[in-house]
Amino acid sequence: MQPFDTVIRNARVVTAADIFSSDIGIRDGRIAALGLDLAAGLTEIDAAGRHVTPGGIDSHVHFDQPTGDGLVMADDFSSGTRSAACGGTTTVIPFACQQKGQTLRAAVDDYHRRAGDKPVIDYAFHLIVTDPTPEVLREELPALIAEGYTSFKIYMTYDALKLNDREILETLSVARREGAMVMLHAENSDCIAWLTERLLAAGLDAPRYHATSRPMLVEREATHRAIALAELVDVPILIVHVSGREAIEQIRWAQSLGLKVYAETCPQYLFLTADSLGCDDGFDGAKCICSPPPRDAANQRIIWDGLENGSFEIFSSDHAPFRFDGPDGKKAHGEQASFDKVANGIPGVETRMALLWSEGVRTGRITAQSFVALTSTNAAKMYGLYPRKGSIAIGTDADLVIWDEGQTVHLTNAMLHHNVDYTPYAGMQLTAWPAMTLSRGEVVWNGEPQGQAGRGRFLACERPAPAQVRRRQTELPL
Ligand code: DUC
Ligand code: ZN
Ligand code: ZN
Repeated sequence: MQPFDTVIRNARVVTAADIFSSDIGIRDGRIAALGLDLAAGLTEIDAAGRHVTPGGIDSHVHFDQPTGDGLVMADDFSSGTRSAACGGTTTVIPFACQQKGQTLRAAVDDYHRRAGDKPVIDYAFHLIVTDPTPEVLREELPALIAEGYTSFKIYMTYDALKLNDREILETLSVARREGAMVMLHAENSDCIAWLTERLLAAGLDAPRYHATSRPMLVEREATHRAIALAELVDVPILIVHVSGREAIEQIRWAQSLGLKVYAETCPQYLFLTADSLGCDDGFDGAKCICSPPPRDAANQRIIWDGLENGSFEIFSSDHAPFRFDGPDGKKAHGEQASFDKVANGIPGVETRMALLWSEGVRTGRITAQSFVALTSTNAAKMYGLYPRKGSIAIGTDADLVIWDEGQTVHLTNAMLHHNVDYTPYAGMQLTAWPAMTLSRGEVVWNGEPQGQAGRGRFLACERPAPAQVRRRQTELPL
């Protein structure tokens, strides 16, 4: 028998189901054996009893995504995937975004060009459907789903991206027919526009009014509407970046009726609040502008509850990297820019895993198994990458994280590898950080970034497993 390429000794292996002590034998980038006292490997790594989890799957990131309004994302596939790897993530799923008037195919081709030979870790694409023409719905979307782009996002807000209810129904029915997974950005566009206009007319334009312009009820209403539209079409949906109680109530209500309504949340809703957007003076709060906005401490607690009680399937970063200083990002329109002109989104691809392990697992708020489910396994299942990704089992890709725990990590932007000039989590004291990340058996982080740009492979996704997309009987001619 060929020796193992690598053996990780004395691991405390964590999966979504179990925790057990084992060595991990790796051959040809895959896990070839699990057990005690495995034969020698060409390379030996001593985990020394530390936890070893599946590499993270960050299923909601934005890298080098054209914005259409001159703002430029700070991370491309090079810095973005490097930063991900350093934070314990081994697969990312960014978005190939259709511009209105563009074909979906052109958006996908363009995005592959942008990825080029840059990725350090493996990656798949979601689509963003912004222009569901008859041609897109009849030809392009089904063809792309069949080729491995099996999930797509629909926006209910942002003028350049949003679909109306009729368009959402048409697009959902393609997902139903083709077995794709639909992600919904649920905020009521007209309410936001109406509130924004009034706030600006009253001179209330500081970053903090971003949160005032997008209160919880606009998310609650759109979440409810998305659920109703999906129920009508009888198709599963996933509500992304859920920020608090009122949206979760809608989701739990739908789940209690047996509807396949899944939910995702992100670190910003656990660790930031609307107060992070600052006061009337100063522009620093613009760093924390994202949509939906962070809420308050009570909503943070409810998000924590939802992570443990099964309301959420997925904990992603929604990494949307814009530099604070500089002509293309948050200050593109100057320090005095009104909140509606500031780039939406915050960085988080490198901090996501450590924040949840430190503040979730180590504080006892969630179990280590829940951590694995939320950061990796469930995304693999939802987006058709399971079991190759998202698990530690014989035959799966050797995408692994060895965790250092117990020492205080003072979070600074200088220790991160993204191309953004701030992290909203600077100053936090964490008690966990990835010691080592392996992607298909190759070390891509060991305290220093490792791994060649271009080694990351594109992953064509399967359709989600039948359990994720089970349909009800319906008499409607869908
Ligand atoms: N909101 C989004 O919907 N996408 C990117 C960033 C953000 O804040
Ligand atoms: Zn969104
Ligand atoms: Zn996003």
